[in-house]
Amino acid sequence: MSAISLPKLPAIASSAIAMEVFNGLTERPKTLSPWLFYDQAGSRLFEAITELPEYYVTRTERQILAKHAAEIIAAAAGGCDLSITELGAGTATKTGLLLNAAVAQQGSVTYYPIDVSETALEDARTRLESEMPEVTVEPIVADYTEGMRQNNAAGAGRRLVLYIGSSIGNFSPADALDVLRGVRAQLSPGDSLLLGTDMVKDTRMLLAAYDDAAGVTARFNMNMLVRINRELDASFNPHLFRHQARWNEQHSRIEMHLESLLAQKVTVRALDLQVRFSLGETIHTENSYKFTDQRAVALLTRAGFKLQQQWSDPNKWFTVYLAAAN
Ligand code: AVJ
Repeated sequence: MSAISLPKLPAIASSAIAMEVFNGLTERPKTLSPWLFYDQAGSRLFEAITELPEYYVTRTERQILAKHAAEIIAAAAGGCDLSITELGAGTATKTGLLLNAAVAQQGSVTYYPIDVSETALEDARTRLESEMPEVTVEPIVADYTEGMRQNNAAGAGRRLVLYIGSSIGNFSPADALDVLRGVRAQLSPGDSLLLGTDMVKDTRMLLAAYDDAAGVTARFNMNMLVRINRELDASFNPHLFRHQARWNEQHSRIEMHLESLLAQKVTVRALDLQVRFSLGETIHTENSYKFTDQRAVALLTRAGFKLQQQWSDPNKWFTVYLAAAN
């Protein structure tokens, strides 16, 4: 061992949030990853977003699932008994519709929600098991890849994997393909995937959904700075940043940014880091990709799935795809 003593950073400096913030804020352009949104306050703000008049996403998908749940479950089961696995289940509010349909069809069902948040999974388990005694909830606390591996090992019979809520929209096309290929690798022929994607639509409507009049999405975005202040002892003044939603036509995505309202310096004490912002410089905090039918089907096909059936709302704002593992 060398006797040279290095300047010591707190243990927090090697945590996931520390690495994300260090890498993102020393990069150009500056970025922070969307998983940082979801601390306790951020998860509550997201729940509030899903009820905003401008945020059509959640309620449109729920309408589709409410209308077609029985058909979806019947097509996925193909006469067999089905278990249901969900990626990034969170509090699993829309899933009840599908679980209900499965119970109606086969009497009982086992539900494997996969999420990194143990508390979200416990909430989901408590709520679902009290509302629907015919549902057995087997939570898997893990990321998607590890969670699918554990689900596979559990020998869950014929499986329907839910990847709904347009969560796939946070990934670049290349990363989305990797994610779906990873899911496919853990499935057997006969298993299927239910994928929910938000579709390209009128730009003003998209922008309003990510920049609502009540300012909830702005607070959701800004909460990232509040979280970094608290967890990494940083000096962000949220009043010196502005929420921004942009439509990036070339990449077919909504982008969320935090724009610096002046030239300023911010310190992140736990990382011993000073960050300079110029006037108008932004931190890019989220991509939300919007799909065409052609792109969604191409993604599923390239990931090793065969499209079985699809359902949309009358306006074609949102689509739910059922695809079988080849
Ligand atoms: C949870 C990724 C589906 O992209 O619409 C909502 C997150 N961000 N408003 C989305 C979000 C701002 C949401 N997803």
